[in-house]
Amino acid sequence: MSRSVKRLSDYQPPGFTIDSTDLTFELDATHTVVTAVLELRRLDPQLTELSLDGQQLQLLSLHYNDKLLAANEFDCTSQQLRLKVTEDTFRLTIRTQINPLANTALEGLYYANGSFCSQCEAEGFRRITYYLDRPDVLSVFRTTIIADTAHYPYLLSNGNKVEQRKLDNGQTLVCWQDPFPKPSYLFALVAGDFDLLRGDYQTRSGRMVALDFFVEKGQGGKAAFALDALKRSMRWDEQRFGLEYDLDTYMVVAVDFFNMGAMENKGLNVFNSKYVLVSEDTATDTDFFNVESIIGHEYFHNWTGNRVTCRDWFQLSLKEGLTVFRDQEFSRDMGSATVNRIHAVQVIRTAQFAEDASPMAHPIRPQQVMEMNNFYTVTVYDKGAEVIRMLHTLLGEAGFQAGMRLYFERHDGQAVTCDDFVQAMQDANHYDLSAFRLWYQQSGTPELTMQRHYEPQQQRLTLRLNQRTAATADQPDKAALVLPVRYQLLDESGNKSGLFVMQEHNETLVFDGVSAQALPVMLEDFSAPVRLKHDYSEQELLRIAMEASNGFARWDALQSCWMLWLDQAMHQNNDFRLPDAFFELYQQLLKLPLDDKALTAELLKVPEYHVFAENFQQIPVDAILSAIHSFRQQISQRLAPELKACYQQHSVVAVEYNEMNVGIRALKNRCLDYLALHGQPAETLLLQQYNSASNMTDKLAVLSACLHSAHPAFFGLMQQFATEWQHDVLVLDKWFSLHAAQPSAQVFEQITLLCQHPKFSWQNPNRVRAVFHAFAMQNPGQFHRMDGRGYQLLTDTLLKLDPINPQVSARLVTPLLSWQRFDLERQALMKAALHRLSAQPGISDDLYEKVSKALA
Ligand code: 0A1
Ligand code: ZN
Repeated sequence: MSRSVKRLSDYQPPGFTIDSTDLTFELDATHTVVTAVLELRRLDPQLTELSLDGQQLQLLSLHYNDKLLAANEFDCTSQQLRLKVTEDTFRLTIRTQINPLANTALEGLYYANGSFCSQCEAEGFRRITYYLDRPDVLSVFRTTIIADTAHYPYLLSNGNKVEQRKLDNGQTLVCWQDPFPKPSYLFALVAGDFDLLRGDYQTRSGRMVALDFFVEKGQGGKAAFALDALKRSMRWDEQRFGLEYDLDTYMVVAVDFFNMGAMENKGLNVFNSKYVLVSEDTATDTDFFNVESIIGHEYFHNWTGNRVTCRDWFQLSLKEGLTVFRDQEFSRDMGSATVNRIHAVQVIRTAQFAEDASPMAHPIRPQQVMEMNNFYTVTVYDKGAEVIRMLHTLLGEAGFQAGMRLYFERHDGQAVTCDDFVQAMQDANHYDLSAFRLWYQQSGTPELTMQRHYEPQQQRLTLRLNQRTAATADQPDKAALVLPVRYQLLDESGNKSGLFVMQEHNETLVFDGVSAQALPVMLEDFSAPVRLKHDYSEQELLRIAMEASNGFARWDALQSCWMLWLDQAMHQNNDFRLPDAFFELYQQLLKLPLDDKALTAELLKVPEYHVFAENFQQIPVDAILSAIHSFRQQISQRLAPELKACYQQHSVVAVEYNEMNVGIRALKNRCLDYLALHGQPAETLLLQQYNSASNMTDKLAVLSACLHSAHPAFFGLMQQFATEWQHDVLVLDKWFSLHAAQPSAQVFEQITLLCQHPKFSWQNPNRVRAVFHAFAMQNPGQFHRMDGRGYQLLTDTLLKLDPINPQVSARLVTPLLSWQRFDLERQALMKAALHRLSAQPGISDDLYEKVSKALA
């Protein structure tokens, strides 16, 4: 284990580069032999030593040009292979042996479920062969794969297939060539037996592209939606960004064992099967949404990530922030724009704000990293996308697109930095972005405070704005940021809207000729990723919720109302009653839902625990949970007839996944969620929907309504569900998660049973997350129990998991890291759990980096 910290400020350009990489894989589950022939070129003539990265490799032989090197002619450690170099260009032939079956970390080349699969981002390629495993070394790749024909009829790698032949010994040899120079993290290899779903796509310039989806045998039918989503992504990128696909084939492989969502390897995307395989009877509307957006995300990477890549891993947001922005824009065009924005904002306000407030706080371009895998975060991805969105807001669509064109013109085929991107935006628009760049450097969540001052004589409304960013774990001092503040003035004379670009700590915004009733709605569409502190009264917020023309503003005003009501509930020991005006609004929404039914469903939702929690420095777990319970009870009791009527009115929906049907289902199931609180009388309704449901969304909605209301029908239905779906692991994951989210002490025995389930596997990240992510994140009551049992369960799990898969264990530890945000008793328990982890000998770098920061 290295335990060393790498710093952005230490970046050095590579001293050598690799012009061509020729790889041969002789595949075997436990003894794969990799022969790498590398054509190297010295870039820095001063250098006399070459150092290649390598981990967990067994070196079989090493040739320098044609000379076999003896063991004393190079130096081979657990991390590097070093040798003396005298020529400017030379060839290395490196033979290594690896054990893909033993690779449970799923990084590098691994064998799982009968197939070989690779994952090289960020630094997995060094587990395949010795290499300059850094994103600024770009090479053309030729890959030969030799494997047993019967077991592995499909042998896949990047680029175009240039050769395929049967060998005498029952093996097949396939050779691939990728004409685009790429860094090693974009290399991929897959070998196995699959169902193949084929399609094609004609690009706008008339080229035909073959689209091939490889999925588990028998699952081919479930890839049709993903294939269509890929075509929509390709068309959309041509129309909105003018970007066309560049190879003749685009392949997607869906695998069951995968650490993340998906990976954009050039021409050969590898996907977690969860994000490819959907059908109405097995997948929810959310699953369909995720498939479309992740298919889009990986496809969009072909330009933002692959054609132009990152100079070093500190620049990860260059490709990820930009690509998330692009996939969000794509999703927005495919479904409800407002609801999409609401969901993106919720990710920022919960997970990202929480990360900023945690020991892992970092800017979107981190300055130091121990384990790169720990920096695939909501900050780099989602806050990164908000930073790109702010550029878009400042420059407008035309200006932003001009910037994108210049960026590709300058940097196609290069490995560049976030600064290069901003510079292209700046130069294309002649817009000074020097102050804006601070967003890349500064971590933390700015707090924007607004105070109003009205002068009746002058009919003048003055807004005093102040911004302040509190110190974070990584940075004590913060400066003022550029904040694009979109606003709308609600006034009898109509709505005025505009954009105010705030640059200093304190600024004022003056509106003349406005009435005393005028209400400024600030930060429309969440135009900057900040916390807004305002001085609106409940009455004013409800007015915005009722009157604003912008759906996002209505939802946002209600969010603020919920915070006020939580505060009141906490001070009144739950004698608090929600105001009549609120019920009137809900009544109206139920009687006359908006055209956008999905938005109506969002407006009718009591925020979840994490939404409330993120507004506190010290999180009052129990008070939040009991207030949520009381709010939901009040709504279900007071609005029973309206909920029932709305439910019935929307109960018949066509099964197909489209914007309208998704919205209707969301609204209907929101009503059901409240109606389930009626106990026994609701049973008929619940059973009826469960048994007549033609789709997974409606079935799962019944189960989760039962779960939220602690309805006794839950256990019977869960049993029925398990019998129906025991053959389908992706569906079973939903059942695992529901069990793990059960808000009673029974959950502990239940989890023990789940881990003994024949379909559960500690090696499969989806299974582990289905149980333990659900427990730690969707079951706050049990996870944060005062007897510490929840923390103990998570800690036991991490200790077991870390040696198997450090990436997954390091992600699961997240909720323990924020121990300082709880009461003293919980703090002590969480801290003890962290100490137990840090005392464990051999803990991975991944987990160590987070645990040690939390305890620092
Ligand atoms: N680049 C991928 C995400 C990804 C990152 C790391 C991985 O392994 C450590 C795997 C996938 C994306 O943004 O889609
Ligand atoms: Zn990505």
